[in-house]
Amino acid sequence: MDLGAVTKHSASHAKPNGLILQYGTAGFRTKAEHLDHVMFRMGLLAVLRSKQTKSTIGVMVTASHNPEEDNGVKLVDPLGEMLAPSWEEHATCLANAEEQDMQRVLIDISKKEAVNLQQDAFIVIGRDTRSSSEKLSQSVIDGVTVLGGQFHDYGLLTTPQLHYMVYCRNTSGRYGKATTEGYYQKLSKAFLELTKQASCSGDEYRSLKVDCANGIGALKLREMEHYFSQGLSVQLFNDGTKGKLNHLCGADFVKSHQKPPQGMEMKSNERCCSFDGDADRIVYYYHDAHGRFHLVDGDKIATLISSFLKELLLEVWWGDWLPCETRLIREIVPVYCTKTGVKHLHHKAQEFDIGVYFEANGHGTALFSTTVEMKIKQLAEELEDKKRKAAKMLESIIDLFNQAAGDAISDMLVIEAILALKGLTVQQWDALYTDLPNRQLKVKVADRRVISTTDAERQAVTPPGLQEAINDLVKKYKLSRAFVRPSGTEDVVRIYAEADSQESADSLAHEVSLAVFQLAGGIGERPQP
Ligand code: G16
Repeated sequence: MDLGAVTKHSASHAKPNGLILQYGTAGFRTKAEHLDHVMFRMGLLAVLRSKQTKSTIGVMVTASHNPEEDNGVKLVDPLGEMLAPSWEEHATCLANAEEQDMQRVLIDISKKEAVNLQQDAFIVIGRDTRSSSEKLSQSVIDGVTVLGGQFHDYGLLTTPQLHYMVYCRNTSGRYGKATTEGYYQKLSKAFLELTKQASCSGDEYRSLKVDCANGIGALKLREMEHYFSQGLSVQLFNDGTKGKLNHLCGADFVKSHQKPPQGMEMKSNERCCSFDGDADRIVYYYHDAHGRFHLVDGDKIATLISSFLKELLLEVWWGDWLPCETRLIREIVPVYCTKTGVKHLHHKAQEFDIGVYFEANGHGTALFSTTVEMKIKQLAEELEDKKRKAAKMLESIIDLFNQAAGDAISDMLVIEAILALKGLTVQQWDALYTDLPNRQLKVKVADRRVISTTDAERQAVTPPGLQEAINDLVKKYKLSRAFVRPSGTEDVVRIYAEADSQESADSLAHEVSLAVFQLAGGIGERPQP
């Protein structure tokens, strides 16, 4: 490791005085102008991680749903998953090191993680469409090259596409070809295989309106659409030609404001969806005949997907070879909660033969163990008639999911295929169950770390008195619940409340936000009803 070169180059990527950042829910995120040093240093760290794992590591430059002025970076581990927690700590340590301590921190990490410095390193880099992203990804490249790492810069990619590339490269192409072309072909082939089985193939199932949040999703969907257009035609809105990234549009806006994005022309009962800024989340929605807006969020996506998988599994049911937890699918699909962050959900889902995970905000996917994949392939050859058809459909749907990360494009194609196969309208899908009215709010506090939580972020442990205050407020409303937690991507505290009516949910959310403001050091204007 040429530490002299690191010191020399590091000086041209200087850390702003006094700036402390943390590797959060999805990497580092803050105002783009504060991130040059972090990018350089994550280039260095990616090289160490690559040497240690003897694998390709990914670096994605994006701040996803955050405003255009922000940016961020996250590292992608060998199987396309989020960075391991111990390395998140190294990332925070390295990002916050003073210039004179950089060499020591790099040596410490290398020793702790037994990194063989003679090992080759290979890094792949992707970026979103933010105006700051190109320059920042160049700083990542500087970090990679200064430590002697090789790299491939994919340029503009959705976040899940970069996860996919990493996964492909580290499985010697078994998962797919590590090119955008390879990604388009793999997903489109699986989608067309699936949908050719659909008896409902009227126009209603063949077209979809997509709000692309003025982000990378628009570019990539445009590139891809001709691969699957035989089965689905997409009409793109907020495609980045005029509007601002994530501004009054995109999945995060639609989910948190529970209203349609600006710029989308919605007719009643028409199926529409929104991606977020880096296309790793998706939510669906429609206007009913009375002009009322209905959101079909990640929870309903998870329900649609798991019930469809359950039906297919029951069709091809093959006896006792599956571990008992999967056998439970006969009766019920077991449900687990984790802390916010797909990294937590992904790891939980990996514990099962088939794991479907989604956050309510539309971030999620389904994972299949190698044993399940192999068994299904075998059954698709051996079985006959209806059973064979179901096994073939499972085979295709496994290929259609991005098993490295939640992916708006892949999820959209999965959902569209299921709706067409089952002949479900968006209203029928929405009617699978009824959500309680709910409201999400954000509160600004001086230091959001004063709030700590337990029980998958459903109980506040600190500051003292906050959970008691929430409990008292919840008692005032029927069928109510409320949770608070610090955001891992924005400098805010998030409030969630639900109750038997929208008025009650709104009022509970407001009262809880006042409690947070008072007890957790709110700043700025007091929350208004
Ligand atoms: C990231 C994470 C998600 C998380 C979201 C919001 O998504 O990957 O798991 O739900 O941030 O986190 P928080 O509510 O803590 O700010 P994205 O799409 O922004 O990368």
